Amino acid sequence: MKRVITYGTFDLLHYGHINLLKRAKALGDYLIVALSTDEFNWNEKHKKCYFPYEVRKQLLEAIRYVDLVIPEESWEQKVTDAKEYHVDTFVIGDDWTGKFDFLKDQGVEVVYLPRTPEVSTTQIKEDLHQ
Ligand code: C2G
Repeated sequence: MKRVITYGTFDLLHYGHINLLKRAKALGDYLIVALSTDEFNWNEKHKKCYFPYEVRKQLLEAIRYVDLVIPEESWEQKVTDAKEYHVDTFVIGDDWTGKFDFLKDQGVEVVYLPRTPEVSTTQIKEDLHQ
């Protein structure tokens, strides 16, 4: 059982997120998504979510590629999550390339996947605002 983990906000869920989750799941047998809490988003990423955590969690749990959703409350938890959930592979979009290589030190494979270029939550919000 190869266990994969990824992290993110996943607000205004779109096909770029789905593409990422699909490819992440294809790297193993079990996919854990650590979903940024509203507090983490605001305090650490200065992002105000349209949907609150519980709604974003429900949406992710409805995706066939996702096996478990846990809260992301800090940048540092990746180290303990990897141990606690016996993670083999960490996956995230290539906008984060290099940022989480430290996980290799604890035997976790680190994979940065190409983002889906033309879609983003920010762009959706801007387009809707016009
Ligand atoms: N993503 C993608 N293509 C897009 C948009 C997003 O592949 N067009 C990927 C991102 O690279 C990320 C995941 O989808 O791997 C979730 O994206 P966000 O919700 O924007 O996550 P982010 O704010 O980057 O949070 O500790 C890590 C952070 O929590 C990552």
